[in-house]
Amino acid sequence: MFLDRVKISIKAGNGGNGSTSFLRNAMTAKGGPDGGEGGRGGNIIFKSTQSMNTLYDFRFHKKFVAENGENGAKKLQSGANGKDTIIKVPCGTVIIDAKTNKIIADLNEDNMEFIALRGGKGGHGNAYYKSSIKQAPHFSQTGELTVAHEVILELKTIADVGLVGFPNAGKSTLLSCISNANPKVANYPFTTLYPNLGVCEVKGQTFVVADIPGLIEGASEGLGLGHYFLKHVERVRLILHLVDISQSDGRDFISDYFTINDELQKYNEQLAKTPQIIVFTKIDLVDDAVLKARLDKFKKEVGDKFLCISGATFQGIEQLKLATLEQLSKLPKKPPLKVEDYDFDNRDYSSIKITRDDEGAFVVSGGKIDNFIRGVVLSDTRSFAYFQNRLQEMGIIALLKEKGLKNGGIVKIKDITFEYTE
Ligand SMILES: Nc1nc2c(ncn2[C@@H]2O[C@H](COP(=O)(O)OP(=O)(O)OP(=O)(O)O)[C@@H](O)[C@H]2O)c(=O)[nH]1
Ligand SMILES: [Mg+2]
Repeated sequence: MFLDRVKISIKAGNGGNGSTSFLRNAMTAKGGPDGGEGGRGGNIIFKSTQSMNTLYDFRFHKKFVAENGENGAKKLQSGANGKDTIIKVPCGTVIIDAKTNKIIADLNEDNMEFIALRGGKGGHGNAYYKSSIKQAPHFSQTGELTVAHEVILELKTIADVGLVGFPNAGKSTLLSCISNANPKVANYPFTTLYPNLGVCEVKGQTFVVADIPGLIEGASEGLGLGHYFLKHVERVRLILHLVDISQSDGRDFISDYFTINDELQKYNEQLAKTPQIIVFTKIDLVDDAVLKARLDKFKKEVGDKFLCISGATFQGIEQLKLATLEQLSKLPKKPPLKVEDYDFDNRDYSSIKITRDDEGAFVVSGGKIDNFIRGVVLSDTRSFAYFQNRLQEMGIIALLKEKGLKNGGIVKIKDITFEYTE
């Protein structure tokens, strides 16, 4: 089965909590703080591999969560970092942020790695907070919590050469003649229902060929299998445009040629501009005289650059392989898609709500407030000062003031209640 677009959910590991602990043993009655640091959560990493060519593995497995960091422990023991989760995807997989539809990565080569989400930071243990004024801090920091994000994986196959033409033109036959691939071949349209890849070897060099389902007139309006699979030849450097010159399906071969080019144009101008080799197929089915007359007609009406092959007698196949290699040697590799900046951790403060409770205190909730107040320790001046600065920076103080907060007003955020002083 073939699957080339799928939405999955990814979540990096939470950071482990720091520990609050004091050294106690037979020799030490009142030791100092010895709470260790929490471990970092695991990252979510995508890795491309040539050993996959569909996203089928994601059909049922759509949720990926990296391991959480372990909590710190006494005796200054740091918690272990969470294991990264490595998600293998086929070469040519494009990763899109499902919320914004922005392309955030294009794994267009083998063995590329992309860290999509970083694990949450571990919290500090109480040993970290020890200072000359605070010899015995009774608090530690909680680990950073991470949130799940949805991404779309879209496969845009990586191949050097794409085979394009009407159904039955002989695309899969050609692929099986020139490569190691063994695609289904049959005498009816739409035999090929999803792309096939093959590796062709010529003069000690190799190139990858993609065979896709046939196109028909009106594909842009969804006729036949539509344009859907053209994304798998979007990145090729060279198109072999196959035209059945035997007219075995009863159409005119010259109008076939123009129809396909028209469909490419309607799909994407860039694809229409991709260099082509025109390949007339099934020449074994036409008399020499008829073939000559048709080729002369094509030369007169269109041009004289084309090759003729037969997948039955192998006539012209070797020349076609050589011509393809020669053309490819002149064509640069296509660059990866343009990637946009993304910031999954961009906190959503717009959804923060401020209400008043019975005693008139200002209650702040919503948004990502949970993460925001992590590790705030009211009794610790350093931690509390940081918290107030963040409230200021994020515009939450301004929002509170808008709602009527004045000097001496009471603010409640989760378990934290404090008096606001200007
Ligand atoms: N005689 C002869 N028959 C051919 C040649 N090439 C293909 N055929 C036959 O034409 C039919 C269609 O060939 P395919 O290779 O399946 O065509 P396709 O372009 O892949 O077709 P779709 O996958 O349906 O788009 C099959 O019966 C092939 O055996 C050829 O050069 N000579
Ligand atoms: Mg086919």
